[in-house]
Amino acid sequence: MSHRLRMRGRRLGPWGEYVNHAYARVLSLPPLIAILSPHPFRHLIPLILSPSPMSVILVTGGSGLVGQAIKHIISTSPPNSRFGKKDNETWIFINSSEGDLRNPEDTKRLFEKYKPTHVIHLAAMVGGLFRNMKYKLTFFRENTLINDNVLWSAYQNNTKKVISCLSTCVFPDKVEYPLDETKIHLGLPHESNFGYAHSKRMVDIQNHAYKEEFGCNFTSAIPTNVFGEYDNYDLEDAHVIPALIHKCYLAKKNNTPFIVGGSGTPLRQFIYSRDLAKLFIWQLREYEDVEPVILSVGEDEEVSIKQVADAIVEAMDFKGSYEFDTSRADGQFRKPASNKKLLSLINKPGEEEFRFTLFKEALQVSVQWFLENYDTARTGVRK
Ligand code: NAP
Ligand code: GFB
Repeated sequence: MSHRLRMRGRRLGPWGEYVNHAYARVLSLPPLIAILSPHPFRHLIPLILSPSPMSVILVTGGSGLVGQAIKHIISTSPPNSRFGKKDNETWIFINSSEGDLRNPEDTKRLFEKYKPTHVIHLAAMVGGLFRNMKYKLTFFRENTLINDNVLWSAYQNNTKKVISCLSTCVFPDKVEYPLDETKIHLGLPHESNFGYAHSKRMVDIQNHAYKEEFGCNFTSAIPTNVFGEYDNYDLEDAHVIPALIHKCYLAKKNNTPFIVGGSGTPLRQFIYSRDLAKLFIWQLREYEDVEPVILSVGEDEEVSIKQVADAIVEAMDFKGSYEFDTSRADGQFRKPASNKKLLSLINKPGEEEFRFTLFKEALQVSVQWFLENYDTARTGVRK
């Protein structure tokens, strides 16, 4: 719509041109007017003058490790900044108490209730190596049900965009390294977690099928192993970092040996949950492609399980004896993922730069959070 003044259809001559130009300038200057406008209505001016449609962003799995990290970043970053909440956004974080996503009726009801325009789909049955090895069918069935219900409800609700969350364990175990986004379906995943891995791979298949048949904008992220505040510290079900933080804490408290499972030689890449949170927000706002993207630190940041245990011993200031229980499984030896695609997209001139938090720094704050929140954390210990 051209902003031109007319007096009953007659053009206003040279002065008219000047008035038109000034009028257009005023319309394109919401911030200036916002600053001059009386508080508290100031923030409404931009919405009124150039209203971008309201976005309702639903985060499933909002109470978990990654969900809590997104909540933290969105609520603590400057409003309207690259990783902060935008004025036209409403963020909703749900967990299983609001509805069981394995149940199609519950899922449909949640989508009808919140009518999300965008979804970050994190909800899943999740666990470390030992839990995966024990419940392969349950991991496959529960995650397949959850993912199918969420994508189908998103389609029925005309949701504009869904980002689902896979994991680097979806990649084939025997393939040329490094792993990249083109290699997901090039062979079987590692046997220790094939139930979970296949259920997650199916999401990539579903995304492409929804796009081809209905034109849906459903995509996915492939994070590497994640750690941080609000993790699951259950001694048997947890991933390695929260499990070893909990075990080291108990060893120090009870003056018993700190036992690390396996040989300590496997290699892993670890991303801090609050860094991952920023990358999900970036993918939501700035990534438009059905193809998945790996969200991870670089391949050169692989660390051995022994190095992880050493770093936890240091962060916990543990002085007792520390040994390896080689009767426990090592699982996949390594799954080195390339983050080249991410790095080629994330940092653009003029945009707030994204940087990864140093591993030891992130581990220190994660240990501190665990010590300060032991009584309320998910430790699996009856309190
Ligand atoms: P998490 O801490 O275990 O949290 C899982 C979340 O999913 C919780 O909010 C849980 O709600 C919800 N949920 C589970 N089953 C549900 C159901 N049937 N209906 C509704 N909600 C349900 O998991 P996370 O570590 O944050 O993982 C988030 C995503 O990242 C998952 O898709 C996972 O596969 C993926 N991922 C994780 C890692 C990792 O190292 N942690 C690595 C790669 C990918 P309640 O609190 O109510 O149970
Ligand atoms: O984090 P984690 O359970 O998952 O284990 P994966 C990583 C490594 O830590 C293995 C060793 O080599 C374990 O032997 N480890 C040592 C321990 N002590 C412990 C301990 O007390 N607990 C645990 N859990 N590990 C998972 C997949 O594989 O990665 C999941 O099974 C998911 O599906 C997750 O993808 C991200 O990296 O081996």
